[in-house]
Amino acid sequence: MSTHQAPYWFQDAKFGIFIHWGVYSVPAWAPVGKQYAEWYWRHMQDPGNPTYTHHREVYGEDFAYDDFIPRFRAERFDPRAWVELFRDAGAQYHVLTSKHHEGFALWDTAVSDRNSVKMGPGRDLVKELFDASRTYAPELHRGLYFSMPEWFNPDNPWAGHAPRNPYTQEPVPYTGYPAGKDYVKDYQAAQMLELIHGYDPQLLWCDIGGVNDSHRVLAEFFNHGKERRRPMEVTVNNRSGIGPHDFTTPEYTTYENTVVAKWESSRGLDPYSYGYNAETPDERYMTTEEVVHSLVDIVSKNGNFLLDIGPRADGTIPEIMEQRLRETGAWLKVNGEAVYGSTYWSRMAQLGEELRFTVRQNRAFYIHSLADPGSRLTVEAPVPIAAGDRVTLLGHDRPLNWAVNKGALVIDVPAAARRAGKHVWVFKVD
Ligand code: FUL
Repeated sequence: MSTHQAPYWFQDAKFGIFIHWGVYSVPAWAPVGKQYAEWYWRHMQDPGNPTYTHHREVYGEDFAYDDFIPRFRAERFDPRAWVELFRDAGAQYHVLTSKHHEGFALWDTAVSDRNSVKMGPGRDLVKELFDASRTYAPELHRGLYFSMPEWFNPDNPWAGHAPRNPYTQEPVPYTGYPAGKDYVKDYQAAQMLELIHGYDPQLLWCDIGGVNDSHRVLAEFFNHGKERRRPMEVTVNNRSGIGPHDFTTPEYTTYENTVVAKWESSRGLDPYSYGYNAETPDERYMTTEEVVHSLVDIVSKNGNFLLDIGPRADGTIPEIMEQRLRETGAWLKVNGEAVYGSTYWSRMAQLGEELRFTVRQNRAFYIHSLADPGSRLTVEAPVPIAAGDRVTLLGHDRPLNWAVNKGALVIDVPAAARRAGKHVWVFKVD
């Protein structure tokens, strides 16, 4: 277990789409830019939290969180459109919340009725997404997020108590869940194994840790990957509750410098939420330029970028999110060779000039300019370049004039080349 490493496909993938979708997508509410909307249930329990007041005003004191379940209908969910969008965005993998802290499973789990087949949508959302992905975007890798604990599970409440009405403190049902189980053995591990054997994820994105049987479950995950007719290398993050992991997961942040052990940074397009927050105005979402800058910055330090979207309860993806994904895909179409399959260089950045570097071993060296390069780009870092090498700007075919002057590489950037670039200008040395 402890010698397992992130597989090559994951090292090379660089860009994935995270999807937070569940019962919390119904209220879709949080103070904008301050709290995660997928934490609605937890926040509504706390009298000091704006969600507590919001819930009372909009739904009333007798409306339990689980009363949102019938309103989670996924009636416009089009899995084919989703996976085609992810592919067009240039993503190489997707990671769907199979079950978040609210404990509502998006697949046909046998160990509880608290799932999207028995209630709400009446559909196996994990299966539909995975089937569409295999059929319409087979080049994508498929992953699942899984919350190890559940806030209000009566057999092991992470919040310290089974569900209660936050205004009266009266107990309320934990819909569909038959209490009296061994939480880890009969439920958590059982569900993880259902996902592993029934859906064949290539990546498991466990969350929170805590009590677990992860040594056994993950060993089975790794072995299952190898024993398939077409063996596949699988990978797991660092939140399963045990030491061994393939990659670390900074959240709404990135590492400042190159980290050689594999890592993946995630965040929402939303200023501070993974789940859909209907309150967030369009202008608060990340711009495409910010997405591309983040991607390049992360990749130059050996990370992957797992960019999150929050679909609506009906299964539609908000237009602003779709637009950001499509524009990122347009940039990657031109510049992807400097991203996918690249590795970090000994110097991740030349700050000040806002330059980042990536390498494709024995093939090419890339200089990413996060700012408009102007008519002349000066690179002080000791770029590996020799007489006879060619310098081009991706998206503009003609070779550019260059010279090394007192150890600095100076590239002439004619106006036409400059205009060919956008968000991040990528210079290739080969
Ligand atoms: C966190 C969760 O609590 C957030 O809601 C989100 O799922 C994030 C990716 O992980 O730990």
